Amino acid sequence: MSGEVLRDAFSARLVAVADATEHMLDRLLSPHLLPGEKDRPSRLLEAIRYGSLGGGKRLRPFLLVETARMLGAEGEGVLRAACALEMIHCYSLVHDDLPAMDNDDLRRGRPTCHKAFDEACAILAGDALLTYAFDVIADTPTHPDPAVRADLTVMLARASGLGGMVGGQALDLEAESRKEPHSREFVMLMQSMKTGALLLNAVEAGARIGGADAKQREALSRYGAALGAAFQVADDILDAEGDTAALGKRAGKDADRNKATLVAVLGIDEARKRRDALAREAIEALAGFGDKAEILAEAARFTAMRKS
Ligand code: GRG
Repeated sequence: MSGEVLRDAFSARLVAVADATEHMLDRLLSPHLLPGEKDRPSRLLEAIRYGSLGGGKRLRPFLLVETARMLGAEGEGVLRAACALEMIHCYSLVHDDLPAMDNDDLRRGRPTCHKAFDEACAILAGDALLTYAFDVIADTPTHPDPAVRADLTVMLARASGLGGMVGGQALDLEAESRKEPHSREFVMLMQSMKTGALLLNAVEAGARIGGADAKQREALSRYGAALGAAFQVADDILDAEGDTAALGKRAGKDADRNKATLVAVLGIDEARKRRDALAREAIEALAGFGDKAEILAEAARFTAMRKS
């Protein structure tokens, strides 16, 4: 496909997956009770829906769905796995915005969950999204093979928890209070955990569902890791030079707080070069998939060049 046709095809897929994700999340987060549930308290459910519906690029669901699709797997089960991952992402945003963490008022162009509701409600909304994600990923309709469901569940737990996103968030918070400059290695490790782990999980879960062989899995993991790193450098650059209205969250806060970012460590020009090199690395990792990987390759370009 030529550049422009490919960009259009990618945008159409991104919108289609975002719509499908929204519908599936809406269904999963209805007042309808599942076996074993006694009640879905209405204000909590409202806060959960506020924190997860009606916004976001849905990049993680997109990467999971498109990786699986490239390998020939499609359908409702794939979408459930994508929604489980998006629930973890949404919970992390709700908790990250809390006063004890990043203390933000604006997310996805709207008041943050604790501003629209209250702090206790936002904490519980995040908790419930986190636990519900594991309900969704582990439950039968997600995949007919229990071994695949068990793998997906463990992979999601590892990407989200102590040695993944939550651990990365802890490193990030510790770094804020440190006086000495952060090393490049520290920033890269922290970012690969805090934001990289979920993006990598999206690709690796898609590969597991799609039945990728060992060589394909290795290539897709290289793609996911490079894309995840490119995403975070792009985020650092957007924060340094972006505007709050386009981002839908406050820009310029990293420098205000001595945050451990690659812009702080490398300077903006080197950070841009690194972002572009990572996007190229992600695309090169897809070489073995030929034309079938064009949409994923475009996703790497989009991730690096995004404006919000
Ligand atoms: C609180 C446990 C816990 C973890 C928080 C991911 C994270 C860890 C915090 C988010 C803070 C942040 C703004 C990080 C920068 C990268 C990032 C995750 C941006 C938001 O992701 P997008 O751009 O958001 O995919 P949308 O709104 O499109 O879903």
